[in-house]
Amino acid sequence: MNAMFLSIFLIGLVFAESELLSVHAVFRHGARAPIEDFTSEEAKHHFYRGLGQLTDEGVEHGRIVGRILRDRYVNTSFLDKRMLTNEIYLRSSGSERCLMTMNAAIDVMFPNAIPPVQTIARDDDFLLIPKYNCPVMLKGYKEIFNLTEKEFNRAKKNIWEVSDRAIERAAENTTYLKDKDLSLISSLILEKDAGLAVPSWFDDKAYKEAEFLFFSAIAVMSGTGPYYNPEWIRPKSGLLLHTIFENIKNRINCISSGECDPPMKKFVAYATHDIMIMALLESLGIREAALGIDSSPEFCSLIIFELWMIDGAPQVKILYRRKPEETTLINLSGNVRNCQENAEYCAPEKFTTCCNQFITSNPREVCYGAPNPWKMNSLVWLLIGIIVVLSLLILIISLISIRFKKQCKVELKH
Ligand SMILES: *[C@@H]1O[C@H](CO)[C@@H](O)[C@H](O)[C@H]1NC(C)=O
Ligand SMILES: *[C@@H]1O[C@H](CO)[C@@H](O)[C@H](O)[C@H]1NC(C)=O
Ligand SMILES: *[C@@H]1O[C@H](CO)[C@@H](O)[C@H](O)[C@H]1NC(C)=O
Ligand SMILES: CC(=O)N[C@H]1CO[C@H](CO)[C@@H](O)[C@@H]1O
Repeated sequence: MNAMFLSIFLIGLVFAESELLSVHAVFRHGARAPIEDFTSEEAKHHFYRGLGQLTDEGVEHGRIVGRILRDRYVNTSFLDKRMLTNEIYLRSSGSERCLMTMNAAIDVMFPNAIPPVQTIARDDDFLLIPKYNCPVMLKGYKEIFNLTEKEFNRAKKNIWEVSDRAIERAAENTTYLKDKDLSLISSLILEKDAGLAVPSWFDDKAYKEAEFLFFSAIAVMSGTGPYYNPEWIRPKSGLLLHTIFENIKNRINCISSGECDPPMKKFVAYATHDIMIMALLESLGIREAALGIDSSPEFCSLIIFELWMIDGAPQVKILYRRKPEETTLINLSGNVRNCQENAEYCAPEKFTTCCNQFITSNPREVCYGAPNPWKMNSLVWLLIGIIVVLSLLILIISLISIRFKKQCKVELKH
């Protein structure tokens, strides 16, 4: 019986030859402390690493991501378990909670090695750090929320100005939160999650509504859901999606031409933020399939893009993992815009052309416009000042010297 089963299995393998070619994994950091402020001394002590930092639970979330990736890609020998740097590329947002999550994950994948993690400065990172102050977004925020000049100027510096508006607006429709102080509602959610004492009005029913408020805040910051706007999404996840598409196309080209120069990394992982995950899912048309209605990405939510060779044809598989403790991946290949419904895979030419209005190779320009060659910084102004003063001096000196010459001539005649 067993032998028969085995031979059927082997025959199946021969006929359905499949090989994994490359993997891109994108995940959010694990559980963190509140970002804006704590609502109690108890909370301040509990989140001992400080505002916005990864908690111990968050570290464990990172390890679980590592276990999923290890079981799927290291144990199967897709990646060399000794960790070869020419097989992997790991990049994290420079935010400490993302770096720590990435490190927790790869420590599980390669316990006997120290895999290198790349990162770049926050302001320069258009791949993994969302930008909120693009003029097109600010203009939109001003219109949607009817911001005064003063509020608008605050919004340029601090996105909370805008997300608080979205929270207030969403609260108008709630039952339990309508008249409450909502300034630290996202802190209350995390503190209740951690089992800490919260005000008595913040009970389970209020919590449920608060989750919707938080979703509205994430939506306005990412340009998704009720605040859907491809122009806001593009400068956020546009480069990440573009990069993944290009890598997939290049890999297919190099396989079909037999020339892979330079050799390409098989496994790429990115640690990033919920806003980026939300924008990425919206771009692909799978936000609701992945998250459910009116929900934002959980800690360590994980999107995986696999490129396979199936019976001689390249195919893409898009997988998602919802909750931080889960290890099962759901297959969303058939939900991606352009891809065939209910199919296990998506054809690469369909997949990489699914989302043109959401991608960009130059998010800086999309956000801030083309660079001005005559950038008027303080040095330029100083130089102009010096030139003006010098010109005036020369003019005055020449005038004086002309007058002096005339006087000399007059004197000589006498
Ligand atoms: C993968 O390999 C590790 C290390 O050898 C092992 O501990 C783990 O149980 C394996 N996972 C599965 C699903 O077999
Ligand atoms: C916008 O705000 C101004 C004053 O701040 C107010 O006069 C005006 O009615 C508001 N417009 C809308 C559409 O709410
Ligand atoms: C509040 O509810 C009304 C009526 O159902 C709806 O039109 C409106 O869009 C809702 N507002 C928000 C912010 O969800
Ligand atoms: C939605 C979707 O495409 N689901 C597919 C995911 O892959 C499994 C097999 O791995 C298929 O059975 C599903 O149809």
